Amino acid sequence: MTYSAHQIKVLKGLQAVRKRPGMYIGTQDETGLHKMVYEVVDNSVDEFMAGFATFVEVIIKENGSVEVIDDGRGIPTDIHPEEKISTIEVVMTHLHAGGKFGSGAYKISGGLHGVGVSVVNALSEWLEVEVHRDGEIHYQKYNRGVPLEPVKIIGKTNKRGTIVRFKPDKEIFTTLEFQYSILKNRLEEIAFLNKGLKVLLRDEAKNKSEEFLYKGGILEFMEKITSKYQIVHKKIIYFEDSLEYEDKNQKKELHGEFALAYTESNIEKIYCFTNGIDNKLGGTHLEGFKSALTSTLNNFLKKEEYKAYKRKIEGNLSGDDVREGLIAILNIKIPEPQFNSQTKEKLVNAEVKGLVQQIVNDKLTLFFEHHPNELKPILDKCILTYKAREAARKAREMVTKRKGILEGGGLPGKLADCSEKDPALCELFIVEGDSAGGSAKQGRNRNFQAILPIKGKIINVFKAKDLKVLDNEEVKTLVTAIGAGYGNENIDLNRLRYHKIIIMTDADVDGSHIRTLLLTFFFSKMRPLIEHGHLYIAQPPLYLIKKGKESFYAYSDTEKDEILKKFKDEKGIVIQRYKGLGEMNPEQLWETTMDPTRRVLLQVKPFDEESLEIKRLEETFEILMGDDSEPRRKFIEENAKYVTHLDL
Ligand code: 0RA
Repeated sequence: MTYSAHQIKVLKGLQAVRKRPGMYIGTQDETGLHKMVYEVVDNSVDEFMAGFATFVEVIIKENGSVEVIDDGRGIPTDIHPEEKISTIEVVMTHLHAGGKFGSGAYKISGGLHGVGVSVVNALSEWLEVEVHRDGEIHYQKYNRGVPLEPVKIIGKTNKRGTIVRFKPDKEIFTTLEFQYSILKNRLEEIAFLNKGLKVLLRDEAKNKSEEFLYKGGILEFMEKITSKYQIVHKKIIYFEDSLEYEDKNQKKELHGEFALAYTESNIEKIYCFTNGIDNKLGGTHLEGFKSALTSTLNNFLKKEEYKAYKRKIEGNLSGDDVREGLIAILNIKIPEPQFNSQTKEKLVNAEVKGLVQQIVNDKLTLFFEHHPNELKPILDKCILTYKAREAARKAREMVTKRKGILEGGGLPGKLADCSEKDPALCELFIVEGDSAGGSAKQGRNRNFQAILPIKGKIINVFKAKDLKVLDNEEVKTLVTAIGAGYGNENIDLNRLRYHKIIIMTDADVDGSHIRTLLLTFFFSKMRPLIEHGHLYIAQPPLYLIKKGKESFYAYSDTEKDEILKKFKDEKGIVIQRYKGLGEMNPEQLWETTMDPTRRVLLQVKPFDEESLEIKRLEETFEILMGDDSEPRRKFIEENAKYVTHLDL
């Protein structure tokens, strides 16, 4: 058997494609299967972009094949000058044949790998092409890319366009089932990106069909994307333009279409497309857009009419300031797109940056000049972002400064420290008020017990910013005495000066409130101390019950009742209720609350041992430390939930 040069070329090409399908369509799974359809559709879209086709229709057939119909020029039917066969056969069988027939205009669509319909042909069990051109219908069929017979004329037509039908090869694909929803998503995107192109999809088995036609192009795309958001201005901003330029001594043209809107949110989403391809990592078009956006807005601030805005900031708006809340779509079309990789995630054509910048600068400036009422809320938004960013920066600076102060100084004067230096053996009692502090200082074992009296109520850290928290005298004293630093991320347990930190407050409502504030502080700012079991709550008795020479301490009402039951004779019983620690003398405080051999401490746990439900606890704090006082009261009542008994 002898083969013509053409046949040898075809067979070699087929061999290459079928041996390594992944090289040509990426994957052999569902994704690759659907790319087969897009590859054909891209050719139809090219015909639309060249000004010929008006629609493209995709039909999923009941037998698992797909039909793609368009009304473009149709694949040329003349005899190919080099191959001496119908150009149809050349286009359908030669690798990379597509680009050569651009007739000087641009082969715009990227295709998924820009490989052309010949690859689809090679990877199909069978494929048919029908070209309606110049009144005749030209037809050819292939098996796995090999023509069954030469192109023939099968009839007359008054239509124009190309029909490609194919059945993906089961030897190649792991799945053969086309999914309506997958095709729909991409086809609708194609319709958005090619305004005026009618895109139809039909599933004959499911009896389902849709038509996508967006006269507004990416403006309508933006309307869809932004429908869930609140826009700060009235109109979505939209413009388009074409620029001619010279590249490698060739005259070329870039077409750019842009849509943008500022939302109330703080998201930033800029979708970038080149020739219908989603560039997830942006590229030179994105660079040009960003820089034009920043300079356009800053240029308006320099104008007399916008002086009032300019006065609100120092210097210029940064790129981050002008992009917070922004949703934008960039849709550009250029003759020879270059991407950083096969996945086409990033456009690298250097000339694009300046061209896009020029279009966006000119058109956006024009738009804002004509729509000052759109510009104003946008400037307000950007300035707000600027201020928030400045404030955050200053706050960070201050926190760092304050931390320096905390760490630099010596121990607070109010602290009555212990003599032991091994933190593992040391205890710090945080005591409310000076009088209780006095009792505690006298009653303690000064070898290992330190006393820190704090005055009144410490700041509610849940409502205050770090800056204010660190300005609070009580907090500064606490942080310095404890020695492990401030802020959950910054806590250094190696520098912790006491392994037991014990909150000792009065057994009344005020005492409970202070305890809550302290717990909130430790929970939100010093959480590692709780997580490592360093935080405790002292339990002073509520009652002293005396009868004759005997005396008993009761730590709860139930305990009091039980003690009282033991006395047969009620005469001579004296019950003293301790309202505050200050009512106890130093010895009493020692024996009831501070002496490790007799006291009962409550250890503060993040939540319960099994599930460190920090998040839930955090929510609880959020609710309870808010402005509402009722839930706070309830919290105080239920405070004991967060602590569990620990017998020492
Ligand atoms: C080669 C050259 C031209 C168009 C096409 C191929 C073409 C391919 C497909 C595949 C599906 N639909 C298609 N439509 C067109 C340019 C035609 C010319 O210059 O006349």
